[in-house]
Amino acid sequence: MSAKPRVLVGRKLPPNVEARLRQDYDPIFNQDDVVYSKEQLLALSVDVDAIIPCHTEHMSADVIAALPDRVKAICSFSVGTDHIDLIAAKNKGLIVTNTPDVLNDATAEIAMLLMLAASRRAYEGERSIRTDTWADWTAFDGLGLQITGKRLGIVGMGRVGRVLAKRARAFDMEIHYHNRRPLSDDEAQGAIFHESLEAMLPLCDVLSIHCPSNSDSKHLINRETLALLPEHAVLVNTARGAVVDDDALIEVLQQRKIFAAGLDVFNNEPAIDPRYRELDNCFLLPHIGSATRETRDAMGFRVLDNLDAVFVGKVPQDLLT
Ligand code: 8YV
Repeated sequence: MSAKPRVLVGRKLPPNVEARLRQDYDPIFNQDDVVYSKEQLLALSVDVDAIIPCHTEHMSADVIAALPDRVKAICSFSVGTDHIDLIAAKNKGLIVTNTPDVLNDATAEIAMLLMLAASRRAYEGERSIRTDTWADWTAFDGLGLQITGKRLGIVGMGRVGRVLAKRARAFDMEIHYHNRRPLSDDEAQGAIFHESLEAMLPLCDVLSIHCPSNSDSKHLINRETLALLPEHAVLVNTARGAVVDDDALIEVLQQRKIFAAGLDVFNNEPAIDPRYRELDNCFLLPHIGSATRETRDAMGFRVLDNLDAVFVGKVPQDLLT
């Protein structure tokens, strides 16, 4: 029998990461890379020492309660932890870790891409070429929002939000942010703090969401808050779908009460609200914020560093509970 810790790996991970797992652990890989049901997840967890879920594996309170005592740690391949009931994990004495920092650049790139694509109507333009409906050039077709020199509001000025602010400064954007606490001058780099989200929204030409998804942020973007945005505003979401009330956002996009949205994350992925597909003023991506080779490798190695720490009895660098 192997003396190496046995680890259940929720989804297929990058080859370099799986190679290190194979070398240092006794892994159960997900060869077919399909999302396990709750029952499968529990059945596979019977004799493991740790689990590596992605955001697609829901480690809810009932799953955590049903895990055998042998399971010591949940080391998630994600920075977000909304798929893990942290209170249930803590109560059960489980170690939980995530992968902060390493995906800041990749996610900020996608936020920038969404901001530009939604503002400059990239979807409509692309479609006109692919469907061969680009009939002529006129001085009025494809008019979008120029973002250079405009105001960017950031909700959640954490690691990703701050990288986005840095990128946006290259477009001479004025940065505003709403956060639990004001940043130090060094961190803020001139970004303007708003204690109240409601006070910031009317100032935003672009609003980008970067807060964690939890009970405080659920439907933070709703009918009331959307109504405070200017009509030309663009909303960007690379955080989590749950921060946005779909009914409210779809309504303001349909009624052109804001200019556009760029979304990489949705409620109920991948079975998103089908009404999004009908909206010309919406640029949609399938949750690819961290999807670069460099970042996915770095996320995997961060998981392994955390896991290594657990099994040599050290405090993992990304300890959450
Ligand atoms: C990941 C993410 O791809 O890390 C996160 O929280 O949202 C994504 O960028 C995904 O969660 C992997 O589990």
